[in-house]
Amino acid sequence: MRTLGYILLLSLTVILNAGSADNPADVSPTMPTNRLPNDLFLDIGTDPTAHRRMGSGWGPAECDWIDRTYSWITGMEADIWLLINDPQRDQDCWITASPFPVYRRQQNFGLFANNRFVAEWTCPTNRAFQDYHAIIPAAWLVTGTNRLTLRVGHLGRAPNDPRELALSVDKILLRPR
Ligand SMILES: [Ca+2]
Repeated sequence: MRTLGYILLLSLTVILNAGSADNPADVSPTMPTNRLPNDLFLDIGTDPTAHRRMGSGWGPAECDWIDRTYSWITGMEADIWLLINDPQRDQDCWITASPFPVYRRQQNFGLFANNRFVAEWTCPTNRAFQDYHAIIPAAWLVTGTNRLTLRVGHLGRAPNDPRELALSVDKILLRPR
């Protein structure tokens, strides 16, 4: 009986270890601070090359009182065009963003790669920046330029600002797995 218990425990350990390799939970939802050679990193609002990769749906570069730089998504969706170095591999993707707070309405947004759904998130009710993580499947990627799209749930109107605002995006990082 004791041997059977040991075998069951061993089998369970093997199954759990086998399943953990591709488990998204193994990757921290917090954006890494280090940079690797194959990373694609956009510091939106600071890096001029980031703005060359941003398509429709974005406002201009802005900076807040603690020197955080970002751009607002000012439409229901915003595009980023990326030449991904290794499209044969899945990509970890981190997005640092903050919603425009609208009373009693939580913002949500989705990430699409070449028009295919990747992930969606619900934002906090306040203006807090936080990191959002997803895995972009290699099957969604192509050799050459890829289109990432952020689609938001709603827009809000800020006082003294003629624009409608959805989400301010500070940084985006793609890292092949
Ligand atoms: Ca930034």
